[in-house]
Amino acid sequence: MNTINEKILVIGACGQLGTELTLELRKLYGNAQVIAADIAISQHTALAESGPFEILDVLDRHHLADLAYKYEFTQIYHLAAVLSATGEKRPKFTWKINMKGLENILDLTLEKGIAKVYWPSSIAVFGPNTPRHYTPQHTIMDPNTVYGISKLTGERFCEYYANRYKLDIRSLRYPGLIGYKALPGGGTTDYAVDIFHKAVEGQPYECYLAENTYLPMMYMPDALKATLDLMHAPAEKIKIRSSYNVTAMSFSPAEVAASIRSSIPNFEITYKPDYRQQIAASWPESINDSVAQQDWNWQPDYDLPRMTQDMLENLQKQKA
Ligand code: AKB
Repeated sequence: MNTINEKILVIGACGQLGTELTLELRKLYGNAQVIAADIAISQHTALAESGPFEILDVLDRHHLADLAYKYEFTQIYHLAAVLSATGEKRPKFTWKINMKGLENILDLTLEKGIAKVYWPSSIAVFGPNTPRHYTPQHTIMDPNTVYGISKLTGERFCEYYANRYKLDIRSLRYPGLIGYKALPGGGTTDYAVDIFHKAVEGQPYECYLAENTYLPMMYMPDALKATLDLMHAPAEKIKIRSSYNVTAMSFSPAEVAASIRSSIPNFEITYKPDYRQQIAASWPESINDSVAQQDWNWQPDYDLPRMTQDMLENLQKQKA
C-alpha cells in the first residue's frame, strides 16, 4: 500500500462511521493528507483538531469543485447519507441527499480524474421477498424503505459508472454498525449501540424492536478493517462494482441483552416495538459474505461475546 502523495476527502466525517474512519485514515496517511468534511463541525474534538476540516453540503457542486481544486484529492470516501428510520420520516429529503449527493461525487470524480471512490451501501438494499437467512450476494432485491431504494439505485449507478467510465468505485453493504466512539443517528439498528450506553449508565433499556428480531451486525474495528482492506486491495481483485455483502454476527435484542448480563447481571430490557420493527422485518436476519471472503480475503475478528466485552470496557472508561 502506497500512502505517499494521497489526498483523501471524507464526506460525512462526523457521522458514526466517518468519525472513526477519518481518524484511522489519518493514522495511515498522515493528518494533513485526510480532509474531514461535514455539514456541521463535530463535537468529537480529536476529529476537528487532528487535521483539516471543511464545512460542506454535498448538494453544493460548486463548493465541491472548489475543494477539489484547493486540495487535489486523489480519493473520496462519500459517507454522507440519511439512514433508514429518519428516511421514512422525510422521504423526499432522503432521496435528494442520498441520490443527488452520490451523483455530485461521481461527476466530480469524472471531471477531476479522482483515482478512487468509496461509497457505503447497506443491508437495506434487500426487501421482504429477499431470502432472509444467509442472504446471498446476488438475489431478489425489493427494498421498501426510501433509504433502501436509494442505496440499491446507488449501487446500480456505481456499477454503471465503473463499467462505462472505468471509475474505481468500491462499496460494502454494511450491516448494523456498533461502536463506542461516536453515536449513530436515524438508523433501525441504532438500538444495538444505545443498549450498551444504558447498561453502562446502570439504567434499564426500552427497545423499539421486538425481542426476537434478528439482524446482521458488525463491530466498528471490523467495519474499519473491511473498508480499508477493500480500498487497499488490487483493483483486479474487486470483481463486484455494485457493493459487497459483508457481515460479522447476527443477534436479536434478547441475545445482546443476555450477553450484557454476563457482565452486568441486573441489566433490564423491555420491548415496545414501533415503526422501525417493520423496517427490520423487511431486512435479512443473516448475510452470506462468501464472495467478499473469496475476492479480497474478508474475515471478521469480533463475535457477540468479544464485542460486548470490548464495548462495555471502553464505555465504562469513557463514562468514569
Ligand atoms: C440503518 O439502520 O439504517 C443503518 C443500516 C443498516 O444501513 N444502520
